[in-house]
Amino acid sequence: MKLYGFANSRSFRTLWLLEEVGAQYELKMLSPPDFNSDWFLEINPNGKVPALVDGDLKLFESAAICNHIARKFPEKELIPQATNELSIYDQWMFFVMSELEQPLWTMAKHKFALPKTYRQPDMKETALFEWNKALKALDAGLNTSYLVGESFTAVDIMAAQTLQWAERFKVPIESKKILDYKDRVVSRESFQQASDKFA
Ligand SMILES: N[C@@H](CCC(=O)N[C@@H](CS)C(=O)NCC(=O)O)C(=O)O
Repeated sequence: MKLYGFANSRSFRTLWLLEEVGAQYELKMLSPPDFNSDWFLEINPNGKVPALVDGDLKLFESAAICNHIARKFPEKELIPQATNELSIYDQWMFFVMSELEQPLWTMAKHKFALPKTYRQPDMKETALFEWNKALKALDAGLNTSYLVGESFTAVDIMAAQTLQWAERFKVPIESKKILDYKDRVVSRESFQQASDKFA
């Protein structure tokens, strides 16, 4: 497998999971001109990281890549097999991507990611309101050690990396339960191994 990434980006999630499963992989860090190059657009027509090539398969979207890796290593039990547990896993995966991450991404886009003419600094207040709503839901729904009961799964990597992103951007997380959860997930050896690769 070959993972295409960039420092301080969503590609860290997928790298973290590759370390967690002990996969053989190659990491290709892009430089800014690569994103819109013909060769990379062939891999990800959206011109973003992460992207993964696994044999003939070209894959983009961090959640899809994490699910692919988790399914590829069934012995690691990082994606549930039983229907109800898998549905809970899906629920949190969609929540991370559409509810938890989006307000952070809105803040980031209007602070630095969008071209200057498209930035609306006032969006920050709205995004913070939405962030706090999402955190409240996470706090209420998190009543076990991990998002799918007592078993660590790939969705915990997605959630913890998003929470870390918030900390890095100094976006508040007041819930001790959520902070303890994030610390529990981040304390895995695979997190440090992935961080060392990205350094
Ligand atoms: N929903 C996508 C988002 C990917 C994304 O926005 N990646 C950013 C880095 S975190 C990127 O490559 N941005 C480059 C660009 O927008 O030109 C995912 O989760 O993989």
